[in-house]
Amino acid sequence: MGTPGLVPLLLAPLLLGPASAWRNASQRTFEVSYGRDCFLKDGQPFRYVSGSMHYSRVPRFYWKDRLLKMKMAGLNAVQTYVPWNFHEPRPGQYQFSGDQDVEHFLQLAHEMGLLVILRAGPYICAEWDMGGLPAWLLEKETIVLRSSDPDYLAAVDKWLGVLLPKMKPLLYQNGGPIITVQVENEYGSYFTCDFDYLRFLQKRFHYHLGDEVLLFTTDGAQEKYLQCGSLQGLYATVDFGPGVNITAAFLLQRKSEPRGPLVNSEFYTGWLDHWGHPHSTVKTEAVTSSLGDLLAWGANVNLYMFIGGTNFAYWNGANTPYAAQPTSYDYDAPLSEAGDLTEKYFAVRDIIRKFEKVPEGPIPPSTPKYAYGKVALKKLKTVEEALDILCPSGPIKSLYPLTFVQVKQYFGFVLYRTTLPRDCSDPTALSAPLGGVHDRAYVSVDRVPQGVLERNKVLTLNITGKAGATLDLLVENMGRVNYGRFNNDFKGLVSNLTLDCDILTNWTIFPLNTEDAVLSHLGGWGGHGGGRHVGSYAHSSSSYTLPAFYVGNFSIPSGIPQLPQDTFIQFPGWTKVWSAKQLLLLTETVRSVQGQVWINGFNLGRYWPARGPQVTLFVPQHILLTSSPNTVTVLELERAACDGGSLAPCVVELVDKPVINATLAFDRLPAQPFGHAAALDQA
Ligand code: 6GJ
Repeated sequence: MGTPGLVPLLLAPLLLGPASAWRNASQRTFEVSYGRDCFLKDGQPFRYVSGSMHYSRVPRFYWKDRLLKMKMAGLNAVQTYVPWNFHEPRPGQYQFSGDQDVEHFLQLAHEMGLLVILRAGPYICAEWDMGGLPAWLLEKETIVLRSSDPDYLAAVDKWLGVLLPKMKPLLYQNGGPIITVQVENEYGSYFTCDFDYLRFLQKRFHYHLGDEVLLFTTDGAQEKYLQCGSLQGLYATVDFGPGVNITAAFLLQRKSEPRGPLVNSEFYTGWLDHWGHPHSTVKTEAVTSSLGDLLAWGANVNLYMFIGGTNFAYWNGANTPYAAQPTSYDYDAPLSEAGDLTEKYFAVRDIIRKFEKVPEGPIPPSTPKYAYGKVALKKLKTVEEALDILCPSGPIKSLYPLTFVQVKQYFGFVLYRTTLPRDCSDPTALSAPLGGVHDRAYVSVDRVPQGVLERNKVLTLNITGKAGATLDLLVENMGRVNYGRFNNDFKGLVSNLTLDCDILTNWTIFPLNTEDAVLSHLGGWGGHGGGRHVGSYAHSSSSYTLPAFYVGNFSIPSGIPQLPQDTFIQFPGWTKVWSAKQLLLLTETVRSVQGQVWINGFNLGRYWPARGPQVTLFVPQHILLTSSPNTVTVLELERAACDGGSLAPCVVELVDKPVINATLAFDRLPAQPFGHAAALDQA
């Protein structure tokens, strides 16, 4: 029999299992091993294969479904952003429930056995309005965002003091799923290059999260980016997509991190879209080939995006030269916007399977979609007729126009009203000489539509009207720039308008609360505009119709227990979706419709089928009612099919297949899609 004392020692590891198994929660660790060039989880080498999912772009109803699909693809981690403006829409007003319940999202990931890479901001980019920064920061018009500007830092400090204490219990070290926390986002790409700012963030993150947390940065794989984006004590990672030379990219990371794990924090599985540009796609083969190389390197990889989801409501961002992103953030990702399993999903899963254990068992299937069919709409009220409901607190008077932020309106629409200072019986130029329409203005004179002014595209418009006539401009915020130096993207009439050469003054400004108004059904039918068939004011020679709300109801068919199911909404007849061949012969401007759509008060997002590439909007099933009719509310801004004059039916249609790649050559934008490199161009 061997020496008694020796036996227990020899047997101990077998009895206790691997070292990590017998560490209790207080001994859970996640750290960098500089000696072994890897992460260590509970002292064991660990490589993450992660996917990006933004909880702010997927309804809470579907979080578990998407996370499980990610788990079944062989991912061991999920990466997500925290959009500050999603949680603090007004200063000091916080929202962390329902679709904003980030803690619940992180708990679900934990339950799925997924670790979390938390990109806590305060800036996140992400094709999200103002890169996640709240627009109310711009109330100090000279604020220098993403810098050690004291007003900016004060607001950031207060926000971090709310967010980070919520995150601390969810850190891996404390028994939660969060293994690493990103500070800022690609800071090296921003002009301020302010190390006092980064050091401030580093101190505050550690103050709230403790010294054990693993903080990191992410920057494009170029030396100039890493110079300003990385900081001693923050682990520097890089991002790059398929086809990039991996050796060169990681050599750049090694300039900042000579030892430690190789990390690609954004391996692009697809790409972003802009209204009026072709839908971006990345070939599956390109993704799987590069992914295989990355995993063979032993690198840690996050697939950006694994599911893109949707920019519901007004949450989309924009790039410069100004180009807003659409409602769909499908990103040509392995999981579609609606969470469907694509061929890219299975191809990626097959690659991961070569390197990591992929769970066996059933994968949650793509959710069934249902075509509820056409829904007849009727005109409810024009915006002008509904001003009492849209602007219950009444307008603001100002000699010159005020911006959205100045009237404390952050999203959607503001109506700017003045009177014509003289007779314009001949067409007279209404202009925004300094490009001050941010972003589109729907112009009418005495309720006669005149046309649309558009940022960077249409800076002047001929109008007609008598002296003293009411000049209305309904100005739409199409989404704030989310990348680059023009991130401080003020909205509304941000500089004066002229009529011929005279500056227009004496404005009456109506901030419009569309969300509450839609929930109240615009005060219902009746009133002097309600229920009347469309067309009473839409006799403008320009074929435009006045911005107006249209409403219709539909019921979920009874006797089908599987309903409600997801669906997609489109606007047949509201515009011509031309084939590429037809476009070549295009002689007239394509009829364009553009607006916002709600179902049961849920703001599904913007539609602009004539610009494309998106034609349908995703409708998640959980907003639909089976016990009573569902209400569709449309705010059509340009040309409603329901204008009485056209033959087109006044309907929207609920279909079972998405169309997000129907770009028309309507726009004369530069051919190449906007990458971030373009962000240094003019605003
Ligand atoms: C990232 O910048 C950003 O961190 N990004 C992209 N970068 C490509 C840069 C090429 C010049 S594409 C979309 C993503 C997100 O904006 C992410 O938030």
